[in-house]
Amino acid sequence: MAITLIKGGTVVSSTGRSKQDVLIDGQTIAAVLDPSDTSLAADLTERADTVVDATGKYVIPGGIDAHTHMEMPFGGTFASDTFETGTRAAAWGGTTTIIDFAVQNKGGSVKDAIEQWHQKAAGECAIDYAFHQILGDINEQSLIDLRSLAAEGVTSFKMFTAYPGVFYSTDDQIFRAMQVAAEEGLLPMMHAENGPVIDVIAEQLVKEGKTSPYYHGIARPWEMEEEATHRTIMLSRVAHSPVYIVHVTAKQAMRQVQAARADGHLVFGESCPQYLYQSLEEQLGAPGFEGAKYVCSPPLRSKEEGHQEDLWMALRTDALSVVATDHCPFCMKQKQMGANDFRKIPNGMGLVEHRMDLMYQGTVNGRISLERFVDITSTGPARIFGLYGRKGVIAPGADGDVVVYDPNGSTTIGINDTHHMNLDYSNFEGWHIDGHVDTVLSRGKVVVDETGYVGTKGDGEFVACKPSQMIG
Ligand code: DUC
Ligand code: ZN
Ligand code: ZN
Repeated sequence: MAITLIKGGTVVSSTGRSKQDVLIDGQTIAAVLDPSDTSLAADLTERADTVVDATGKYVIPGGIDAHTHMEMPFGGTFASDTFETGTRAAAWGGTTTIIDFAVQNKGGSVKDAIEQWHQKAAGECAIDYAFHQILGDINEQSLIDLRSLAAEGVTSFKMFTAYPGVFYSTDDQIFRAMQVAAEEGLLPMMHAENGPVIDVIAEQLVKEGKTSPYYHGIARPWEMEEEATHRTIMLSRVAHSPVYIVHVTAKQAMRQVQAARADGHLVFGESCPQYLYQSLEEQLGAPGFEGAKYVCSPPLRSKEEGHQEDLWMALRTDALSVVATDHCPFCMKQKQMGANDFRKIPNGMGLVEHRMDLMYQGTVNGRISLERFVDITSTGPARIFGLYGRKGVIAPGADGDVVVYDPNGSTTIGINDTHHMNLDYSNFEGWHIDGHVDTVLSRGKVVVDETGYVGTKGDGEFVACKPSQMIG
């Protein structure tokens, strides 16, 4: 087995930081060592097959992006990143595990969805991957199938109060699925927006000739996110189930999560970098059809209303626990499907590659500590989705998923097509980061170094999730 030594760096965990060397034996972390024992360090340096010099750099657990949609069928087309291109881009950006959503469509079965997702991902991935289940059709059979989900290594599932006619579920369907979750120790995830009301507003706007991408945001007011967040938290309380609210964008929705947590209910909230940095006015309201690049749901929120400030504070105080991406990219040609009607623009943005950099920038900007950065990008999602121990931590026995991050480096996103996602524009074109992903190891193998991507398609394997380590 090859021995890798990462030496000279500062290991950062969710609870602290210190100068330590990391010894990886094959695919697994064997030891985390005090570098002041110079004779041991010299001996290991001599014996190691690969030595990564991390002097002056941070050594952090590989990122876990708990919300991606590779090749997702959506809006009459497919998300443009395959498992191959999307996971390679993720590796470039310091993410070493994704949790993607296996989609059960109307009329489809849960079992088939998982099978299909295995077929799409197997042998294609640059990094490890796990699955959540999307329940797009909650019926007697899917409720039965939920009960065998955990045996497949899938312990969380997403439901929607948005997208009527597509993924939408009624309150009673959601409630019944949450009851099953409570019995089986599964974690329900909610896309919380009031879809039926949004559809009415959207139709009225289009009738008034308001068809540009900006109106996608106007059609989906924060009130409809707050309402659905509150409603689904209440459903989960009555069902005695925890709940994880995906992509929280509005400060009012965040406060629903915060209040429920303060009240002793097991609720988790996730946000995404776009909601922390971008806005309705600046990106969605960009001139011409440019705003289509930023059409995602829930939408970017008004800067003036102060959502960004409050979301950052919520991440700092653990009112929100995770930053994922909702990576669901569509090329410009696909976005053009909605050139005359924002309702037909496929929803989604591409940023699986940039999440770690964008969140690291939060430490530079004084928004979050380095430890919190590690928590919300890696350790937190690992614990919530039952991967902790193997993922999300640098400790003996954990997978050798490690990122060497250079705080003295710099990164300019997207310029001259330098990103690696299968996307013909960048959602963060030209944004500057005061740091750089230097080296990425996936299960002990260096997959990104100073020369670029050096991994191989198929390096990544399916990882079974255990029941959430936050439920108990
Ligand atoms: N939101 C998006 O923007 N894209 C994929 C699905 C979703 O909920
Ligand atoms: Zn969603
Ligand atoms: Zn999503």
